[in-house]
Amino acid sequence: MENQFTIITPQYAKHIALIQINRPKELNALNLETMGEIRDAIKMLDADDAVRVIILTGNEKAFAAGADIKQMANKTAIDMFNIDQFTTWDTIKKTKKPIIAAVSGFALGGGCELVMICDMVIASETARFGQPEINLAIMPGAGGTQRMTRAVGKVIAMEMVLGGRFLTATEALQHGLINKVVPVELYLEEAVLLAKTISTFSPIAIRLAKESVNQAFNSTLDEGLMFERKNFYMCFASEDQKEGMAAFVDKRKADFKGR
Ligand code: DAK
Repeated sequence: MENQFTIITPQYAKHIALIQINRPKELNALNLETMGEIRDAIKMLDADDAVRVIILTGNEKAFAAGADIKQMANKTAIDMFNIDQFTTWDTIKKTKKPIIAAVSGFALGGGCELVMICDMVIASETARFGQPEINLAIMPGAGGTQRMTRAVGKVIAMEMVLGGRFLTATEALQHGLINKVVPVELYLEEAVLLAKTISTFSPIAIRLAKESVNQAFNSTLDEGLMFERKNFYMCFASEDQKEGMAAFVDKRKADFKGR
């Protein structure tokens, strides 16, 4: 399926869907329409039982160079308030299925924030991560000060947000922002490999586990442990749990149905 600014392939590989941001001339700058398309695509794929993992990518030169500056330039605070883009970002954040970002080139500003909403990140060695909003006399508005700080720690986050420093892919890996760096010709392939692994597991256990990891950012340790415990019990309500344990005992490969 091809929209104006995104390309959506629900059957990219078995159980794997691909969303490609597609504004190459603007380095995939995220205008309102693009963000709307990404949101709608993710919502659609999240509701599709055939899809177990979503990959979000751009092109070799840019994952996304940020929100569209030209579209934002003349907006007032009340325009921004009325547009209420946060609903779109919150919808993406609520996705139940795992999302893997496959990043090459620039992931800046809103592009970097979009990467950080994803659950895992595979990057090409040319990837560059940054929150350069300070150059425009604004600051990150879609999680850049919060998620970046949690990922890389205070001093590096400060340097990125206040000093406009970009992280190379290797630095991003060292600081815990991403999972893996690979040569540029392999970043999508590597993301697909990771997606394939995840797609063989029980979609129910995957969903409960994703929810539980995310809970770590929103609660005290004791609250998080209690949340985890309930989700752990919940796994035992699934046919997949019976299948997974029976397959182990029978020394065969499990076939998970997501029930
Ligand atoms: N917006 C619009 N156009 C952009 C763009 C952007 N963010 N980034 C690049 N482009 C366009 C350029 O204007 C240029 O277009 P033409 O001049 O050819 O028409 C084309 O893409 C190629 O860019 P360059 O010629 O500049 O390419 P270079 O390789 O020389 O430089 C660069 C690449 C990435 C270093 C440079 O383009 C650059 O600095 N871009 C801006 C990066 C940036 O500042 N990003 C942060 C933007 S602010 C919100 C959520 C999120 C946000 C806001 C609100 N809500 C929920 C409310 C996020 C804000 C941001 O991201």
